[in-house]
Amino acid sequence: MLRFDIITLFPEMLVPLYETGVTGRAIDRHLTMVNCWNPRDYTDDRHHTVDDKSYGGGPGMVMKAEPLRDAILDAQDATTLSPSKVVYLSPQGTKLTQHKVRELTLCGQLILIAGRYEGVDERLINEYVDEEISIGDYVLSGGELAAMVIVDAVTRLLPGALNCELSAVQDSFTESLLDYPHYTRPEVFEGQRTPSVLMSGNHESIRKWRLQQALGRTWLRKPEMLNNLRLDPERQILLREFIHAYEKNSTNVSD
Ligand code: 9D3
Repeated sequence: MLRFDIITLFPEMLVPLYETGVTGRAIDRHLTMVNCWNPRDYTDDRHHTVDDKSYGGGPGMVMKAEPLRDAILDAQDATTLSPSKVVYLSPQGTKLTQHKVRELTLCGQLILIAGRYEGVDERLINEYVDEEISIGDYVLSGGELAAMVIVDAVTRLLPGALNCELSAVQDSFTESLLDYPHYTRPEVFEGQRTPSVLMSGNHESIRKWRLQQALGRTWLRKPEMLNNLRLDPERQILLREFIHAYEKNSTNVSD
C-alpha cells in the first residue's frame, strides 16, 4: 500500500484524483490511499492565517511554517507505512523524470506539499522536506497540479493498477524510446490510409515496423535519448534503414 498525503489549501482540486481513471481505481483496489490536509485547519487565530508578508519586503505572500509543520506531523502520525518521504513541489526543485517516479514507488507514504503564493518559509523546507521537485520549466499558480502529476505517474506503476499490465511495463528498452504511431478504424481517414503492414496480419513484420518507427521517431524528435542506448544489430539495421529512407525523401530534387 502506498499512501499519498497531500498538504494543500485547495483540497477540492484533488477530488478528480479519487474519482477518475487509474488513480481512482487504485484506491478502490486498496493499492493506494489519497488524503488531504489543509494548513488552514492548523491555525488558531481568528482569521485562520496561513500566509504573511515576506521579510525584507517585496511583492507576494509567503506560506507560514507552523501550519505546514503541524499538517506534516499529523500526516506522519496517521500511518506506520514506511519509508515516509516529504516532497515539496516547487519551481526551484529537481525536474521530475520517470527515473524519479520509479524511485518514489518504493515509498510507503509520500507527503506532498503543494505551495501557493510565492512559496513556503525556507526554514520549513530545511527542517521537514526531503526532496524539492518541479514538474517542468513553466509557471503554475500552485503545487496542486504538480502533486496530481506525481500521484498519477507513481500510481500507474504499482502492480495491479493498470488493466493492461503489458502497456506499463513493456521491456526496459522500449521504455527508453518514443512510442510508434497508432491507428484504429476506419482504415482510411480523410484520405489517409493506415500503413498496409498493420493490415497484413504478419506479426513479425508488424513488430519490426513498430520498432523501426519507435527508433526513427526518437532519432528525429529526441536524438539525445539514443546516445545512452546500446542498439543491438537488429535495431541498428532498422534505424539505418529509417535514416536512409528519411534522407532520400527529404532531399529536394532541385538541389
Ligand atoms: C511568478 C512568481 N514567481 C516569481 C519568480 C515565483 C513562483 C512562485 C510560485 C512561480 C510559481 C509558483 C507556483 N508554482 C508551483 O507551486 C510549482 C511549479 C511550477 O510553477 N512549475 C513547475 N513545477 C512546479 S511544482 C510547484
